[in-house]
Amino acid sequence: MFTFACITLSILASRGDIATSYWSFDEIENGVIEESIMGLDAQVHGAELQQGALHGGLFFDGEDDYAAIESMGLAAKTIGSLAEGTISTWFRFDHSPESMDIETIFYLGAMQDFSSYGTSANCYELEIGHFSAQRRLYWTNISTQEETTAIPLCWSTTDHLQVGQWYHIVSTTSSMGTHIYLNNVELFDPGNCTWQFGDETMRRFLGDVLQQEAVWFGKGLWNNEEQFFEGVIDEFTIWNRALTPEEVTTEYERVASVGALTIHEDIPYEIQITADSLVLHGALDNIVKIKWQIAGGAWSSQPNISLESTWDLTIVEPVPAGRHEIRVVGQNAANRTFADTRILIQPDLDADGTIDVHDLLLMIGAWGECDCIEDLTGDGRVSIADILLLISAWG
Ligand SMILES: [Ca+2]
Ligand SMILES: [Ca+2]
Ligand SMILES: [Ca+2]
Repeated sequence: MFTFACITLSILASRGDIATSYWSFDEIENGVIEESIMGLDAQVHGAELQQGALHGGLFFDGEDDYAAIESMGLAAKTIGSLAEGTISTWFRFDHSPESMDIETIFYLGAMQDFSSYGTSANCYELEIGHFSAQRRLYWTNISTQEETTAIPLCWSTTDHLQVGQWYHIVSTTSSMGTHIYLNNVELFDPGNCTWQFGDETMRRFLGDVLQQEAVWFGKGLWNNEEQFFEGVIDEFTIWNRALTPEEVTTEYERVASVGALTIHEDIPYEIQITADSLVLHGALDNIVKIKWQIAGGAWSSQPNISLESTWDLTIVEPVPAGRHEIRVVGQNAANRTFADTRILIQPDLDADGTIDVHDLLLMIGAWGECDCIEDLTGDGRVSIADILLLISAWG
């Protein structure tokens, strides 16, 4: 426990050296999410903690949940004054936007002023959806001066993203222009990125937002109304300079490399099947999905949204006769996998639900050297050792 605390502190300290603002979303305290570098704490409105991309993440229900930075004065002086910089976040959206529907991840801009298009009058907005864009990811700067609305900068992914999947997005801006990375892969136009307005030589950042009244996570303005995000947002970070491609990789790996899953040591290496279901348990760290596979067959899976460090599974899939490996795999938000295995021994050789003389006769029929299901001990032959295993499960 002590070691864990030290490691966490050292990560935070080194993070403060490089980032400008960082919301880990690891904890909600008295209704507030802490921003650990500038003090840009965010008031949480309904959103709840879940397993995120790196430990805690903030889950928004898509109805009315959001988080808002408390001090807009401080926000305007810090992130709101940046002429260049980098934005990085992990997200998973759980709802596919319909026409004129968006899922807003991050918003800096007007609180309730709309343009004649029904968009926010002034903002920088990172969102999925955009008029009829469906599941494309957008980063848009909207600027309204004297009733005239312009879109100085707007890029989107060319492809649709997938509901329920985790993504890492980074956008870097400097005098050299704008670079976009999705899951640590740079996007280019033409190809996997489309510049709707402006182009990759542009330098526009948060400091270009004319009306800085709110910073929201999970809420934005669109179609003349407030729009709420359904899904999880995590590890939101802002830098005051453009990260290099190597630094983008480091930021990706900071999250993508973390994960663990083990089957508890009190569960024997060889498990004799005695009932219809099999219960396994163990420890995990930073896992968003648990998958399992018996004898190289079809995978089963279930999401892990709990922040507990333990897991348990009741496996109801039938275990085929003989000796087979079960693989239990934890997958993190970057789809990295962490696996542990056990051997399952199913002595019901004829699969009729009982261990009796029929199974014994099958075993005797396979007596001697063999590569067969009757070899329950896995030593390459059917012998008295296999019979003893069968008899211990009799009935
Ligand atoms: Ca987190
Ligand atoms: Ca049987
Ligand atoms: Ca054997």
